[in-house]
Amino acid sequence: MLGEKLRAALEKLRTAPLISDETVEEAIREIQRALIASDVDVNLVFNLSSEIRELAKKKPPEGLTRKEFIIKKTYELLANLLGGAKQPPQKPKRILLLGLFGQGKTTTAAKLALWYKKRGLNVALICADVHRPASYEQLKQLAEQIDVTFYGDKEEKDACKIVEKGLKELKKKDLIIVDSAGRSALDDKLIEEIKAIKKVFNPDQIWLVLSADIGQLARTQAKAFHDAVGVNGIILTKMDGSAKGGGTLAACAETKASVYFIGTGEKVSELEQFDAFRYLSRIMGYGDLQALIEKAKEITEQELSPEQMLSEEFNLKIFYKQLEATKKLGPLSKVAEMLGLKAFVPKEELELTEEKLNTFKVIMDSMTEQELLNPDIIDSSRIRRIAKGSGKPEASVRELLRHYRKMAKIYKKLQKLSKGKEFSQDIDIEKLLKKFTVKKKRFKIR
Ligand SMILES: Nc1nc2c(ncn2[C@@H]2O[C@H](COP(=O)(O)OP(=O)(O)O)[C@@H](O)[C@H]2O)c(=O)[nH]1
Ligand SMILES: [Mg+2]
Repeated sequence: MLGEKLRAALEKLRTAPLISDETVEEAIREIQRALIASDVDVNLVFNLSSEIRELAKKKPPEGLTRKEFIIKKTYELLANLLGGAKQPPQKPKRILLLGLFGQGKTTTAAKLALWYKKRGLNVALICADVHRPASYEQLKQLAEQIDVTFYGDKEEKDACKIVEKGLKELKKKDLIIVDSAGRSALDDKLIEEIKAIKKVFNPDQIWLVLSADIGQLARTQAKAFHDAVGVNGIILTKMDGSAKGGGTLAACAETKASVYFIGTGEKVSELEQFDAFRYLSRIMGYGDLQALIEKAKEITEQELSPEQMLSEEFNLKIFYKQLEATKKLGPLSKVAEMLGLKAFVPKEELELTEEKLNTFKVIMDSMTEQELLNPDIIDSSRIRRIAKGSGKPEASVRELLRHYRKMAKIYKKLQKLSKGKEFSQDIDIEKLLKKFTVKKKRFKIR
């Protein structure tokens, strides 16, 4: 499978005692084989190869060895090839699902309904597939299973009328998802029908559902649907079983339409937000990847798993580890992501500059163990002492404490949330966001 092959290629680089041009070429060849075997377009593969060759010539940035630099960059290039990571809209109002027969539209409609329901939206499903009587029953049953309002009319043969009536009935809903009919090919009749539905439904999101096993064909299908009605998102289903998943992703990335979600099984819960970095890390084996992407070894050693992290009392020591590890897959963002809360952790916390981190480190080195474990005891006179000892201004010490407190709040909230199972069902997202936006002035250092 793609993941194993890619891992083998990167492992070759990682374990090589010295990276020569030959080692790089060998790794490139393996990556090429892996990608082509999973149906990635040959031109894309060759482009990637020359990009890797180019970066192997570059001087690595300060603090990274040549090996680390090449591995990290190769990984990033691969993730970009597979579409990077784009956040799906948090509050869509009307989603129209398109796609040919059997691609997974109806299943996905229910999966999306559940996903958004868990994030606090009041969701309804409309069956606008008038050609297959079975899809009415299928969607109705799924809707019942996830306890979401369903609208449909078995007798009505005009999909537009169903949508029109549905919209009237479902005025109070936050999100309405329409499951449209599919055909075996995108012919004029299908285009006509979805254009008409688009007109009455007036969706803010038109998402194409594609099955991962179509490989490079994804490109032509996405283009055809896009030219016909405009597509602003893609959902890839059956990513659980397809050897062509990589090729399908690459083909989608080429069309510039974002893959927002992937389906990873037949169950309604088997839908994942798509993030190429996470996808890669999963198919390549997560633990190894951590080691690959974290630049400094000490960070990896100190790193905590989200579970571990949340089981501990938050203090400056953990804060420090967290700061160091807040890279792309750092523990805090991972925790937040796990809980579907990534958007609520202020970006500036996740992206403190290297310089700031170093200042904070120096400051923390001047603190006593007691202060690190229980930062609340740090009063003005301690701040003066710490500033003197570290040779940093008092303002920096205060700034550090400010960041710490901001994170401590978020941390507490995450701890609480991670305890409740269905936590995300009753979160008022707006309220939560307000809670997390901490006004600087409110902090007073005793
Ligand atoms: N393994 C797997 N099967 C899926 C996934 N999504 C849909 N299916 C299956 O694919 C088949 C067709 O799905 P359906 O939603 O009826 O497709 P539609 O014709 O586009 O509405 C069904 O048997 C689904 O259970 C997925 O992500 N993984
Ligand atoms: Mg269907």
